[in-house]
Amino acid sequence: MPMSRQSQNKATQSHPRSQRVAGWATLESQPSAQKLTEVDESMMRRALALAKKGAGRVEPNPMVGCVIVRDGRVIGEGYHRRFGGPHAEIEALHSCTRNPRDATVYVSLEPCCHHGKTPPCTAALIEAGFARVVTPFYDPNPAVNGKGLRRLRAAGIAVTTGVLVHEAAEVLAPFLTTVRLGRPYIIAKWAQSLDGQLITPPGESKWISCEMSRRTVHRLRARVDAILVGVRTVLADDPLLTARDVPLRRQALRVVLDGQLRIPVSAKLVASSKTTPTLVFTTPQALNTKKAQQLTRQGVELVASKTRNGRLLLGECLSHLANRRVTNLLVEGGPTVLHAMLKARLVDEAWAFVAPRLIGGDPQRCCLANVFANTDPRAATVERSGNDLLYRLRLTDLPRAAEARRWK
Ligand code: AOF
Ligand code: ZN
Repeated sequence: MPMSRQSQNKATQSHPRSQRVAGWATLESQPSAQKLTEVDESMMRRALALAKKGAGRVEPNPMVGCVIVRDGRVIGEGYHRRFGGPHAEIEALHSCTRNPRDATVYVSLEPCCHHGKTPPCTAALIEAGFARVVTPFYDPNPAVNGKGLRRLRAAGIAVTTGVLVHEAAEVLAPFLTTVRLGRPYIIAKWAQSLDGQLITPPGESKWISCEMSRRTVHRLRARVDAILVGVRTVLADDPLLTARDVPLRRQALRVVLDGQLRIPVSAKLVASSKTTPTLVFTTPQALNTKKAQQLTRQGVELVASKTRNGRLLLGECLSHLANRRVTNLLVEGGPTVLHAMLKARLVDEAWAFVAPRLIGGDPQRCCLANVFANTDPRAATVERSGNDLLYRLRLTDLPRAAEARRWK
C-alpha cells in the first residue's frame, strides 16, 4: 500500500527513535509544526472508514479504527470489531506485516490507559516502540480523558491531536453523546406521504413506505441498542419492533412510553418479552396495579418515571436508558412521541421516508406540522429508496466533546 514520495510524512522516515522523538517534541511546540499533513488526513480518513465496520457490534463502546504507517507504507490496520473484543490499536498491531518500531499510529480516538474488559492500549503502544500517535481528540470516558495521551508523551512518543475532528465526531457521535450529555444518541425515523401524513386512513394497510424502505428500517433496527415507541403506536399497530431478515448481533431493547399503563397484556411486545426484552416507562402509581403485576409476570420490565402535567418526563427516561448504556436509540413513533422529541430538540438524526402518495385528513392529528420553528438541519442527504425518497437530516450540533484539545 505505497503512498507517493511527496506525501510521505517526516515522522515515518526511519531515524534512531530518540532523535525522532526529540525532533517531534520540539516541532510540536512551534505552531507551524502543528500543521497537519495530507498524509495525516488521509490515514485518519482510512482509520475512520475502518472504525465504521464495527457499527452494530461494538456498542456501547465507540467505533474505533487504527492504521499503522512506517516509512510511508501502511504496515498494519484494524478496528474494534465487537464489544468486549480487542481494541482497534491491538487489532492493527497484530496485523503488522513489518516491525512497527518507530512507526506512526493513526487511531480515531485517544488510546485508552485503563484496564476495562481489555488491557490498556497505551501500554501496548509504548511496548511496541512507536514514534508518534495521531488522533482527532481525547476520549471523554472519565477513565481516559487525556490521561492516555499524557502517558504516551511521558514515554517519549510524539502526539498529534486535531486531525479530522469533525469527521471523527460524526462517527463517534453516539458514544460522545452518551458520555457527555447523559442521554442516548437519538435517531427518529418515520414514513410520510407527500402531504406529510404519518398515518393511513382506517381500514387501509398501515404501510406508507415501500418494501425496500422497510428493509432499510430493519437494518437500522439491527444496529441500534434500543427502539422506542409511544403506547398509542402499540395500541394502533401492535408492532413487534424486532429486526427481521437481516444479519444481527442481538435484538434491541424495546421501549414503550406508557404513563397510564394502557399496553394490552395481549400485545405482541408483551407476548415476546421473554425472548426479546421489553421495557415500559410508566408512573410510580401505575406500578402498584394488577395490570403491572400481569405485565411483569409476562416478562415486561416496568420502570417508574416522574411526570409533569400527567406526562412522563422524557429526560428522565432517556437518562435511565443512557445509564443502561443505550448509546443508539431509534424512535419509531408515533406522531405524539415524535412531536415531543423533536420539539425538545432531542433528535440528533431524522430519517424521513417520503412516499409518492397523498393521504389527506386532519394535519394537526397525524403530521409533523409546526414542529420546527424554522430549523435548518446541520446536514442533509437524500437518496432513493425504491419508490420513496429517504431524507436524512442531522438536527443537532455534533457533541462538544469533539473539540480538539492538545496536551503540552
Ligand atoms: C481504544 N481503542 O478501539 C476503543 C476504545 O471495556 P473495554 O476494555 O473494551 O474498554 C472500553 C472503553 O475503552 C470505552 O468506553 C472507551 O473509553 C475506550 N474505547 N479505546 O483505545 C478502541 N474501542
Ligand atoms: Zn484501548
